[in-house]
Order: sequence, then C-alpha cells, then structure tokens
Amino acid sequence: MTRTARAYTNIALIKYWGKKDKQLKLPYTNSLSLTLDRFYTDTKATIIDADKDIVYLNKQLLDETKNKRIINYLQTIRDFYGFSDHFQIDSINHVPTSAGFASSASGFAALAAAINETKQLGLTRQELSILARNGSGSASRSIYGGFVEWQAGFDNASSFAVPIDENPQIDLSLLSVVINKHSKKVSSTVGMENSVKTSPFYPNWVTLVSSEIKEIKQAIAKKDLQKIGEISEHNAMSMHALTLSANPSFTYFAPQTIKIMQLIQELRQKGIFAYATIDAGPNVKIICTKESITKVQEYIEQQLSDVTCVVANIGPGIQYI
Ligand code: 2P0
Repeated sequence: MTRTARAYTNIALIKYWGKKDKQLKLPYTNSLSLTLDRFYTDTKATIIDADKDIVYLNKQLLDETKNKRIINYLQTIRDFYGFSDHFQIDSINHVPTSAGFASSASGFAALAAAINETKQLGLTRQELSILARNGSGSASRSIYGGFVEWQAGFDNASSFAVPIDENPQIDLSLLSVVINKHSKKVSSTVGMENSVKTSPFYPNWVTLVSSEIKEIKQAIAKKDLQKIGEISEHNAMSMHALTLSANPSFTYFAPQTIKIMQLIQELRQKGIFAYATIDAGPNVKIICTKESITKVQEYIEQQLSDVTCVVANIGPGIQYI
C-alpha cells in the first residue's frame, strides 16, 4: 500500500531572498524557518501506464497551464534518478489562501516525499531536502519540524536544510493577520531577481543574513524569545528594504500592512509581546507568546475591520500516513 506524504508549511524568520542559480534554486544566503502545525499538503503519487503525468489538486484535474511547474518538476526527478515512470498525483492542500501562507513549501516537500515513497527511493531526509529544493527553495525546509536552517551550499549536493531543534520547548505561537483586500502581487521569483539585480543594498543583505543567522541560532539555543522576535522583525524589514530600493522600486506592503506594524509597536509599548515578520505579500505574521496572542488578536481586530486572524503553533516534519 503506497502511503500519502504529508508536509507542513514553514515561515522564514531569516528570509531566503535571491538565487545565485535559478535552475537549481541555489540561494545567495542561508535561511532559517519555523515549521507550523496548522497548514499542510497531503500528496499521493501513483504510477500510471501513460506517457504523461496527470495532476489533481483538491480533487480537480489541473489543465496544462496550471500543472506546468509540477510536470516540469516530475521530469527533473525522472532525470535525477533515471527512471521513466509517469504518475497520477493526488494532492490536497490544507493551506487555505485565506490563512496567508504560500503553499509552494508544503506542496513541493510533499510531492518529493510522495515520489520517494512510491518509487521506494529510500532517500535520507537530507536527500529529500535537496529534491524538494529543486521544486521550490522554501520547500527544502519543510522536510523538518521546528526550527530549520537551509544551508545555501554551492551546488546541488551541498544545498539542503538541516534541523536546528525539531521539537523546541519554547513558548511561541504565531498569529497570521490576513489582509482581505489587496492588489495582485509580484511573484517571489521575479521579486528576488529584481532585488538581486538592482538594489544597491543587496551585498549588505548577504552580510547581514550571515550575522543574523548566527545570532538567532544562539537565541534559539537559549530559548530567548525576545531576541528571536527582534532578529526576525529586523530581518524581515531588511528584506523589504531590498524591494523598496530596487530600480524600479516595488513593495509587497499594502496600507494595512504598515498600519499593523504600527499596532505591533503600540502593543510592545504596552508591554505585550509581539514581533512582525512579512513574506512576499501584504499579510503580517506576528510572533507571540501563548499568553500574548489573544491580546494581540483582540487589539488588531478592534482597530481593523477588514482582516482575518489565524493562529498556528510549531509543527512537525514530513510524515507518511
Ligand atoms: C522564504 N520566501 O524564505 C522567503 C521569504 C518569500 C519571502 O521562499 O522561486 O516559493 O520557488 O524558490 O520558495 C518564497 O519563495 O521561491 C520564499 P522559489 P519560494 O520563505
């Protein structure tokens, strides 16, 4: 019986922003994330007697415009491991867009694990991380639970994620504040490329990440949540400074994004624990304690009407069910 692979999404505390190799998705810097428990993708791969792959997402057959990235990825896997089988992919995404997380991390991690299972490739988690990275950079980190570091490396074999602490005993909860009305965003791929090519601050970003990775790992080891929050917020703002300083300039922030950041500062002035991180979109993820999260949510919902709040906790790595 072929098992279904389950992968959870992750949120980067030290961001991946820029590729030195587009094809292999080799990043310029290491990045560090937290795997979350609420949002995941379940994927099953079945070998079919056909010369094309077919992909069902949430029980809907994807047409050729929508399945292209997945089909190309399956071809990459065939080329890697030298087999010619085609697959039916059945994937259920429990990462609702209304939760404000990207599904590519859990999606490609689950797909890599599903092929590993069906083809009995016997991959180690390191090899699985390499394979997932070839689908989407952030997917390399969703192989592990808890705090995870993706080591940039210099070629396909040396760029993979490693666990920092898979089951951290730390009082951390994450509030995702989803802005309900916003305009179409620039994809991460294009956003990264423009930042690398045109932001005069890109070399500083590479230097900054290398020191912030060291600092946050020390803070994780000491379970110093305040330091984790401070470093994460600073790193996220520095990533967004790359988009603002690109030429032409662009931003993922919406007016509500800035408003939420102001509310977070007000909360801190009141002594309530809250630090922001923001990905390639307008939504704000707030690092809270189990005690502060209700107060943070109430305060934000009182001040802003058109937002949805979703709570997540620390989650596990790849599972087979
Ligand atoms: C991250 N992001 O570290 C950063 C922070 C968004 C902002 O990884 O081109 O979908 O597939 O490798 O992984 C989103 O980019 O990009 C992302 P590809 P991916 O989580």
